[in-house]
Amino acid sequence: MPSEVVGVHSIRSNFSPMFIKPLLQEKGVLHFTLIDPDKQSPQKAAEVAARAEACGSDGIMIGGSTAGYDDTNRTTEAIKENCKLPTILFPSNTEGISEKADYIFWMMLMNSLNRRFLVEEQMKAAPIVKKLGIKTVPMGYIVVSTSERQTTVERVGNVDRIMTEDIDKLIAYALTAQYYGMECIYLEAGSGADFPIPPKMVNVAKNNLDIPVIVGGGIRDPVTARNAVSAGADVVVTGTISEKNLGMFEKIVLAIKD
Ligand code: 1GP
Repeated sequence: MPSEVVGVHSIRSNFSPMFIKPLLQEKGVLHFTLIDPDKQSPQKAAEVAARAEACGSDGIMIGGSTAGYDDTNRTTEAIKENCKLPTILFPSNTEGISEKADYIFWMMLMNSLNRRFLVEEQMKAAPIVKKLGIKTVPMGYIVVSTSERQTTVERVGNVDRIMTEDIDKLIAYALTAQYYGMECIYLEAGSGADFPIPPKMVNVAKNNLDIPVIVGGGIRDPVTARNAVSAGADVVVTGTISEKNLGMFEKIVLAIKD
């Protein structure tokens, strides 16, 4: 984190009007590109962000489970120089906070069994975010176990597992997030998951909630992305595919925007 951050006296206001809903009203279904600062150089990240903007993606999420402050900050700066899309931090701890970003997903890992991901990391981050004036986007983050192989976020997040048949459990967590006043929920299968969130889960979540539903994890082709949208996803997130196959990434964005 930036070393000069002490106390909670704000240098700029970070009062946050709604972010997701107005963007949805303006542009329809959204696509966000997730960039992990630990997976490529800042220059390469900036190139991906520029491609994302050119093909119609709507925002750049920046974060990863191992990214440190310096990489996050340099990557965010390079992205801002190359691309006009809003940047939204998606941090796993305070190391993932950069003063260069426009927004931060203010996340609670709803189904974590570890107090650390429910409130402790947030308590460490709150004075920093206040000081830096980054706008917060409150989000209920729900990890679903879609695959036999545990994903990193499942393991590190120490989750109360939600299997794909646990629809009532998913909805109970999602409604809890909504009643806490979260601006959106994120149904997460985990980066690189073998299978994405099943469309049925997306559909039931959408039908039971009044807040936007973000869906991500394991989306690697246009058909899977389109299925999420047909099921009711308001925002689709892809990460790994833009590191591996930019042509496929562009097809996914076009399919979402179709
Ligand atoms: C991870 O949902 C995102 O938080 C993106 O997942 O890397 O599998 O696209 P992928």
